Amino acid sequence: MITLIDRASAFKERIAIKSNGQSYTYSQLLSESKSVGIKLLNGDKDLNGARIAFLVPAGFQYACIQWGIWRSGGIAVPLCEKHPLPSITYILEDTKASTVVFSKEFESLLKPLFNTTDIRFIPSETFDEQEGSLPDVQMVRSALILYTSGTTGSPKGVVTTHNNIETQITALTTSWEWDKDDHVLNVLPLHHVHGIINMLSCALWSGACCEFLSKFSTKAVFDTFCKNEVNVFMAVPTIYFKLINYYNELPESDQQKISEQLKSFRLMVSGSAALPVSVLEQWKEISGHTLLERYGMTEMGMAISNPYHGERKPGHIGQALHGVSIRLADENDTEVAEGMQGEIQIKGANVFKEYWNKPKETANTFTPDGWFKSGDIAVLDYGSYKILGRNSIDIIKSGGYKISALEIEEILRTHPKIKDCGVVGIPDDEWGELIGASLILASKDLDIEKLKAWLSDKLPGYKTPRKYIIQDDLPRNVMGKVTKNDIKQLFITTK
Ligand code: MLC
Ligand code: AMP
Repeated sequence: MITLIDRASAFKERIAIKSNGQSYTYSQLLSESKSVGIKLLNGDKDLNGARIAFLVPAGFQYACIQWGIWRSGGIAVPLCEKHPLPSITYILEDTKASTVVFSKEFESLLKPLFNTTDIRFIPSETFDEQEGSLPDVQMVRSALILYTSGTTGSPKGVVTTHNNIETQITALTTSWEWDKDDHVLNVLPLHHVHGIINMLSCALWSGACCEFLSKFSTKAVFDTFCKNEVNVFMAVPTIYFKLINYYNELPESDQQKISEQLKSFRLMVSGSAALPVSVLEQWKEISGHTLLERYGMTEMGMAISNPYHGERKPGHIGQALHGVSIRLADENDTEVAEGMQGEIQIKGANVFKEYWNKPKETANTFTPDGWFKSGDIAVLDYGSYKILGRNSIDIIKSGGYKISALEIEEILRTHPKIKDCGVVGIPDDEWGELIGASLILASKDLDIEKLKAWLSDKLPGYKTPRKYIIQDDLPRNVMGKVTKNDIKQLFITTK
């Protein structure tokens, strides 16, 4: 029995999801996800952990498919709407997905795979009402694989169980006092924990309503706010930055209307990247809310949060959430003395099970005594954690997306006109970090616009470098290794 789904029976006539201008009840979610599950079973009794990938826009159908996969005993693998085919193929091959469910707008993208693999492709439009029974799925089973970038070139699949997910959800629903009368606006992509766990799953756990926009746009967000239904909002700092800029351009009467509306919200959260204090302060002027900043990761959901009640300290991420143990450790994985900086390490039932099919990488990311090593460096500052940076320059956070510099470098090096390269994150007010690529050319006539077009077939837009420097050589240290800090400095000084 999956608790999240079982609980929905208590909220049957309430609105679970709003998308495409329509409202859908918990009852509809239960019956349609059952039909999806039975269709996926295709006559079998249990999918027994088969990986079912799905590529559909955020909305009611997404939730039905996710729950349908879980109810039939499968592992859900949500795909990113903005990924080009090679990124999708990588995930399908890595997970050895048995099935892909897709909606019609993705048919032409996926078509080249239809007759070249054993994968069963199911158009989501064909999910009609189905009779049959579903297996009893235990909470210890694996539920979800989300892909995350790390200090290895290719993204890794993070496997969480139903138990992990339930712990991640309840840490937030209790700490942030979710209620069945809440109504959250979800504008984030649904292949990452921020959109999937913090908003969609917390809302459904609580009997609340999760509303989706088909695509993020500042105007659509404010228009939706002004309908007087939404009372909870969560986003990455880039989105707050964009909302502030849009608001500042509006006539005063519109500004007043929006600000009035925002004052009635119950909760506004920022996370997935550091929230600049200037953004926190400007949003407070606009909305009257001090954004609640929290810290999390694909591998563990949320771990540290500023308080719902009590002081939210600007520039800080707060305290350990209920049920999560946190320590700061040095490079030998020994806990540091109070007041010293160290790597954030985490223990708790929220922490993921494994990297899919990567036992060595899984083992390497835990200390011998079972603490998960986040790679983030922090200090405990008067009772509130403050992030100082990351222990690898190869991890970039741009627009809330975690991006591996090494993955981009590997692809750039396959370009016939590029001899070598170094990719770094450059500090940026709007995006947190912009991706910068320094290139050593094999042929002098490289056209950057053509290079960007070439990259767009291989990488999603959010992983595409925005700034380029052409160099004769890359800075190297005495060991002959590229010094990324020098490259970063070069970008900063030539900005
Ligand atoms: C897009 N653009 C960028 C860019 N991405 N420019 C610089 N850097 C980037 N990274 C440019 C495009 O080229 C385009 O420019 C313009 O911005 C709009 O592009 P878009 O793709 O339409 O962007 P938009 O839809 O506006 O998306 C912005 C965003 C998106 C912030 C909504 O990046 C997003 O959804 N981020 C959230 C990711 C997320 O959910 N992370 C959570 C991971 S979980 P032009 O010139 O063509 O207009 C996690 C754990 C935790 O981190 O703690 O939560
Ligand atoms: P992801 O792998 O996409 O789940 O990204 C997780 C990473 O996002 C963390 O390891 C942090 O580096 C970063 N992150 C999340 N929340 C915050 C925050 N509030 N402040 C700074 N960094 C954050």
